[in-house]
Amino acid sequence: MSLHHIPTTPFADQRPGTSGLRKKVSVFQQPHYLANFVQSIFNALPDYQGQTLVLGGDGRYYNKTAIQIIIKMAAANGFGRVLVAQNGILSTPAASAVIRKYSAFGGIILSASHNPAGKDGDFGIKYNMASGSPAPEAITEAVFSQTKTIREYQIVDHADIDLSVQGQTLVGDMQVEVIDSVSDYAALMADLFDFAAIKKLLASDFRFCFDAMHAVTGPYAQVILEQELGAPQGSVINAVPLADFGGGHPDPNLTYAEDLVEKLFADDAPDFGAASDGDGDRNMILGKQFFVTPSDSLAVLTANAHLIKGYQAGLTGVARSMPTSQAADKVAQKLGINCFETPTGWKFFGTLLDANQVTLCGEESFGTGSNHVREKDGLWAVLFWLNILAVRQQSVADILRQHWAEFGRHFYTRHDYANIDKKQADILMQGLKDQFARLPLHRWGDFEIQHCDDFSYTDPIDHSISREQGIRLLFSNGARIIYRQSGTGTEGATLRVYIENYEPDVSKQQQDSQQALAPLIAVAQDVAKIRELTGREQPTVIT
Ligand code: G16
Repeated sequence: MSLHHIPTTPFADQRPGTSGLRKKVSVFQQPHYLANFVQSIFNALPDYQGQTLVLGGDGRYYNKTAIQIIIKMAAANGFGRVLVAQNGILSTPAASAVIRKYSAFGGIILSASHNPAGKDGDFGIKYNMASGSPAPEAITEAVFSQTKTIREYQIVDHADIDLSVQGQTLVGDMQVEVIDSVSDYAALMADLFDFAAIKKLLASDFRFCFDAMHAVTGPYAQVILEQELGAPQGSVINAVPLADFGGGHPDPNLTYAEDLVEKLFADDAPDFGAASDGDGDRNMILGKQFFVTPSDSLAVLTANAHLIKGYQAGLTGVARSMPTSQAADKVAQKLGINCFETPTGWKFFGTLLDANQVTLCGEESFGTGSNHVREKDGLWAVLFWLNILAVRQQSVADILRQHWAEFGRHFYTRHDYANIDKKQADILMQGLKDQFARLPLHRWGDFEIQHCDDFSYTDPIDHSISREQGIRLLFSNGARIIYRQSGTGTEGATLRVYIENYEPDVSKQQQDSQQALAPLIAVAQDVAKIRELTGREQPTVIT
């Protein structure tokens, strides 16, 4: 085996976004592009000589090629061991679980999440810490800094590792262990949830369907839901992970999870439906002809955690990203636990989880999770819901109606304007900031703006400050409109507009959310001049 120092020059576009570096596959395929970023990660980290690195990805196109490159670079840079998932397939939450279980130094996860895959699709890479958490901003910025000055990377000459067979191989002095992708994660789930109760539910006349969207969760869902919990074969649909996700867009929402939505809104719909995304960290929950917003899902999990084996000792607190609705806040208030509001990005929950300040976390972008790992976790959320349904023996809709009656309903919607001109998106955001001085006390019908700002967050544990995390219009009745640009896209800009209004009156809680929010949606359009500046009459996706 020989070690090579390969001369290289920096790429200017390697700043990680909301969750790692995401680019078109063709960008990653440029000579040295991936290697530059991987070496920059290693250069930004201290003292990993002889340590263990976990490696895997969501199975998308270029996953296996990237894994072979990273193994050879890890050996050249002095790692002692790489735990790599069989066939390179490791869901994001499973990667977090494996890092924690084997006390690894960290992990590299290859994923662009729900972004479309294939030759012309997207690819992504991110680094997770020893806690299993995505690297915090201090590290991602240090990596970015390294990418700007990199002059060489190190790699060894070695035959590719056979990823299809579990076992051990030496690459130079470094041991490579191909591990089972599912078993560690499945064991963790069995610790947290009452599998016997869920098994009983699934053996009754309860019907359910899980859509893996041809992405990473298929093998996990088949082992846990069908083999271990006894759901009828075929309960997991689109179960085979494909390098192009079957040409689909594995974002579990009402627009892209169309197979599942069609089933759950049919006349003979099953009782429960769920979907997960490309890398298995997102989830969508549906009841019979009923959609549960991710914000409501977090609130329901928080209110019902005492029913679940793994959480019976009580919750220390709950955290949500700023644009997520305030439904969980109401539950936290009643339970007398802390509720934290962080910027968008799971990495911001890491310090709170490590300091045991929160047990559950959630985001409007179809993410929920807990202190069992340091990533959001799609299948975990599905099992949590199944466990609640097994205990409460009520329908999803009844559970939600009862929840709203007790805590009030937070009507909520997110309107996305995808792939708009970046310059126009910046003008729109600046236009909003320019109005900060005159908007307070401005009235639109019943709505009066009380305060507006660009959200800034000081981490209560490490005191790091993150500025410009989204423009907030806060209304005197508690309603909110928030504007952000997505940090996960790879083309142009995506404007996200989040709209929320609180309705404590039970007699008004059954309306459709787009109708209930129509006046506020109009305000959101008007204040930001969305049509004029984007040229779009309608959002691309409404969730
Ligand atoms: C990532 C982050 C999430 C974030 C989401 C949307 O999720 O991990 O914390 O909420 O992106 O981010 P943005 O609004 O900036 O596009 P994922 O599932 O894509 O890894």
